[in-house]
Amino acid sequence: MIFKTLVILGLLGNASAKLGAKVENDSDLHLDLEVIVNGERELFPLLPGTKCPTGHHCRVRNTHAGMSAMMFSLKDNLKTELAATLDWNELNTNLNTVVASSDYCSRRSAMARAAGLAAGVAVSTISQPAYAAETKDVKMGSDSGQLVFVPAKITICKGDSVKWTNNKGGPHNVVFDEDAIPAGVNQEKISMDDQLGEEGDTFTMKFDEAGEYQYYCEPHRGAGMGAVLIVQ
Ligand code: CU1
Repeated sequence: MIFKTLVILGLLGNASAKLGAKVENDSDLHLDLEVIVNGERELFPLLPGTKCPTGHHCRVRNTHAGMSAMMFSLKDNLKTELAATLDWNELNTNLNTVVASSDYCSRRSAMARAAGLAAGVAVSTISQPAYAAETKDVKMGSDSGQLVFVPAKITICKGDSVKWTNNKGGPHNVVFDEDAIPAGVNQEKISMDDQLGEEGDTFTMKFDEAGEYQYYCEPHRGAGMGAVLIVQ
């Protein structure tokens, strides 16, 4: 059972490696219709762009969108306890999202859900954004000592965190502009009360509300030390 799980995760890993490739729209899909003839499974090529007839199984022929083919081979080969308990529809939906979505955050959370399903984790658990969460780093003060945040603009997904590190030219802090954060977000809760005096000191905050957040460093606001955080 553990071995099979690893096999699936390995395939998911391959799938994620292909994410860089742009997926064309459905009309570019080339399907082979699966038909049982005298007890043998045969494949009949459909014209490009033809949808799989209702009630039939089709295999996707082109390689970059081979998810459905992968699903079939997984189902065929996994006659195990894991296969029996897996929510295949949910997994398939998530894998399709991984392939079809152009949005990084949607792809990442679908990947996480698919990997969680394959590993036997309950859907209710893996739907939590925290499962796929990342932490992105922002330097306070450039390496040459300029009074800036580096980078000055970052984008994260809902549920991700940002870790600010006091780099050069401190003390610094992180104060959000209450007029330039999403409505309903508590400005005091996400801002620092004090300042980071020592180089290497850090401040980490998690963001669960989508939108644009502008923030600044209080001691160096006059010098223009401000930055933007986008939460998708
Ligand atoms: Cu500063």
